[in-house]
Amino acid sequence: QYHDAFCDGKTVIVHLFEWKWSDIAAECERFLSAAGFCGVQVSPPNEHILKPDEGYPWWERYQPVSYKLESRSGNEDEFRDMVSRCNAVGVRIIVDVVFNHMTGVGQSGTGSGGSSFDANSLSFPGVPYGSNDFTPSSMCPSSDGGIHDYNNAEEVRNCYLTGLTDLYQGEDYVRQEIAGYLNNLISIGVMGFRVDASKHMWPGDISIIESYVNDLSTDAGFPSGSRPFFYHEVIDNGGEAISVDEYYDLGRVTEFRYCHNIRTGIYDFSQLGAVYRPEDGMCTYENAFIFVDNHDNQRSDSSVLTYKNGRDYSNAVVYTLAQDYGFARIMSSYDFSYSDQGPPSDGSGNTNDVTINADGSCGGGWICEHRWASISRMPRFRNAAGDTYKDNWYSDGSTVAFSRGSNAFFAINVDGNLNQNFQTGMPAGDYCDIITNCAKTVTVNSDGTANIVIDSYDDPFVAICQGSKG
Ligand code: LAG
Ligand code: CA
Repeated sequence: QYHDAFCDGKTVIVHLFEWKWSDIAAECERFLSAAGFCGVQVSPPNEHILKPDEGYPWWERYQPVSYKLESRSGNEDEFRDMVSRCNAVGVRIIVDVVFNHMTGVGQSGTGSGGSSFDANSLSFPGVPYGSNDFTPSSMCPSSDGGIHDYNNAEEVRNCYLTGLTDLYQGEDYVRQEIAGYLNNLISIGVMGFRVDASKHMWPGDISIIESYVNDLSTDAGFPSGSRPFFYHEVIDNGGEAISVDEYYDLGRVTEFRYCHNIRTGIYDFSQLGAVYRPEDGMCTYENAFIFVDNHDNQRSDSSVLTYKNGRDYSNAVVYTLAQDYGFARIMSSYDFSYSDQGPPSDGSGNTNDVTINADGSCGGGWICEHRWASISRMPRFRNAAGDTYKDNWYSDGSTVAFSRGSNAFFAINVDGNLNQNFQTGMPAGDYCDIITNCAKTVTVNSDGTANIVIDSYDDPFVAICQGSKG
């Protein structure tokens, strides 16, 4: 009942974390379309709490007040304008939807869209939800109503996640309200949803909600009968009651073990071939949704690579896009020095515009990893590689090279100069190296071999693909 991304063969999305709708619309037009991006994951567009006393932390967006499209990223008109402008240039919008819970207990007042709410009495008139719409405390096995024991599925799904009022998706009214929110977004023209905290909801309930969700909008250019692209956030590092495979019928599933495995591989090339470890229960190829880091673990998990790791990080992202496992998302961050820190803003909770420097990089505290030179060229490679598998694998201590069927060839070298012949698996011809934007040419001989040169001062990759013939 779900489809993969419908993107005319484009396969990479970027999370423009905390960007405003007006900036995302501009980025679709000025950069993402030409670079071959399938789509953008946007921050939750619905009404959320405001925490001026805590400096407007980013996680306000994960405490819903209602499903009105009034958030720190902009209002409904701006959201609609973004969706239609991105669709017009072939870049799709994927919405981060938060429906496991509403705000934390103890929170009350007025949300970003002007709705009143009081979590203490479970009152959210902006939806409306009342006390009957939250998981009955009798269903939560923990003594204080919170989640502590991750070996107990009932506790993980029926109790409060870090004090957040837990919606009862077992109730049809709640399912209808959630589906109504998703259907409103679909009618505006979005392609799909990143579902927050799916681990904390019963797959059977999510399945019913998905069954209430409409096909994608033909007005927005989707073929009739297209189902939304769903991916579910399920943190499964093994050893807990809940595992990724419970969600395969519902869409793709986040694979957090990939974040750790790619870091290991970047520091030890002998491990790069093992970023997918089926023996660990990792998501299958068809179900995996992968990323080097996300907005949570970049600030909470010291064992993942982030933009702060510079070259090691871009190596990890480029390799991720070159290899064949999973549907890939690029993280696009803002700089932060403490984990709660909100996006660049004026101090009154108004997010700043993203500034673009003359050299194409971002300024004003926006990192824009997706614009880093070698990363930005790789969606084109991944699109050309399509659903082919790795082939002609070569690995030694400092070099890894492989083809993607006969569609593409990739090499990474991190240790000085490389000047070596490889089997590329590709038809003979002269190809432009997309990493150097065609400054370098690779000649594939009639037997498929090619001499590959990577100088130590280069970005340490060569990437050629069908369509890059010079
Ligand atoms: C997610 N996925 O399952 C998001 O990716 C993650 O960013 C969300 O947590 C979480 N689930 C709930 O949607 C974030 C922050 C939390 C924050 C929460 C709600 O990582 O730190 O909790 O959003 O805003 C905050 C405070 C807690 C407090 C809670 C309730 O940090 O101390 O208990 O609010 O008031
Ligand atoms: Ca729950």
